[in-house]
Amino acid sequence: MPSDLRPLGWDEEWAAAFASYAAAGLLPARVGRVDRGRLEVHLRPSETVHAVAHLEAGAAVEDQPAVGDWVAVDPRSDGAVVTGVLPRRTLIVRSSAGRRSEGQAMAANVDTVLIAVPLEREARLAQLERFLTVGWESGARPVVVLTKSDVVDHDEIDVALLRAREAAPGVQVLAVSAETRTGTDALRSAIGATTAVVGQSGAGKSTLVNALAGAEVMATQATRQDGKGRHTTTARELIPLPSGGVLIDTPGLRGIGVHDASDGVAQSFSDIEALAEECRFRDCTHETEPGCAVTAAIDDGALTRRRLDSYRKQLREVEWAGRRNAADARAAHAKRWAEQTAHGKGHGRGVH
Ligand SMILES: Nc1nc2c(ncn2[C@@H]2O[C@H](COP(=O)(O)OP(=O)(O)OP(=O)(O)O)[C@@H](O)[C@H]2O)c(=O)[nH]1
Ligand SMILES: [Mg+2]
Ligand SMILES: [Zn+2]
Repeated sequence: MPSDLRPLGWDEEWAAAFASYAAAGLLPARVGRVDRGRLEVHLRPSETVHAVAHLEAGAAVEDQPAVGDWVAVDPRSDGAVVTGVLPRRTLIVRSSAGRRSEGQAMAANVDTVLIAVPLEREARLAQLERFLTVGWESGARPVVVLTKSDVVDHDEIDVALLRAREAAPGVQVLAVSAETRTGTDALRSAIGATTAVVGQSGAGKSTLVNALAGAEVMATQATRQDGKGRHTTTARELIPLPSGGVLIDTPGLRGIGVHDASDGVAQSFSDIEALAEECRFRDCTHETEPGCAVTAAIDDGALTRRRLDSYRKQLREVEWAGRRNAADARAAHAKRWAEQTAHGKGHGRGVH
């Protein structure tokens, strides 16, 4: 086993999954950077090489190598050629904002996903709940990090922690200052072997990465006057930590879709789903039905209406995407059928 890959997260299980590639003379590598299709891979921790992907025809967008993927590299050609991607343990997928509900792989094989929320601005809880859904859906463990705790006072931190915990039941929520290093030890013990940082632009993701790495590995930039970020980080990038393990920094996102994340929604809103089990009617819509445990929880303050609305909105988005996918599949089927029919005619089956 190439032992120098261990600090990057390589283990016996990866080696077993790689066996057939190894037998074919290929080398394992971890994707370190993806920038609009341009790939850099780590054949060893401290060094990346440029690579091009030659995958089987018909590979879906989600099958393309993402940061964090373990790939098979052909060392014999000039420059590295990625010929295979090992099955992923987890995958953070971002639904694209476009008309088609195609997912975009943001990072693969992530154990812990840090959702960075800046304390300098009032948190948008519905957006945090979207990041949590995408985090849960990925299979990684989400952790909420309230950043820049040095810019607000203790009372404000306490209020923000309460609000974030309301939006993130069952999730660890930490307040951290990368500036004063308050909370960074707690954060260090919360992260996994592969940890990705996601959030809006200017949330302090790259500053957090630098604090954890103990070096200025990522560029950072002051936010604008209105508190918005400047989209400083433009590519997804994997940073090996001196103590072992890796971080993945990602570009800031304006928003995030939850289109294909029905399991994620269920995990994100496990509190509401558990309450719904107690409703008198199986098909309770939690509107005006008698014996509704969800509205009862709102009445006694255990659940906010805001959170129920957020849950409904995410459910609608997932449902809508499901219908659109089905429609897309029908259209593709009809097109193939039409093409085949035209093809048949072209070969003169005598139907002119
Ligand atoms: N006071 C204070 N400022 C911070 C802290 N963390 C980050 N900042 C500042 O917030 C601004 C944005 O930080 P970045 O790390 O570039 O933010 P980002 O999330 O990586 O932004 P994008 O790359 O655009 O997505 C910079 O001016 C940082 O210095 C902190 O703990 N305290
Ligand atoms: Mg950044
Ligand atoms: Zn109900």
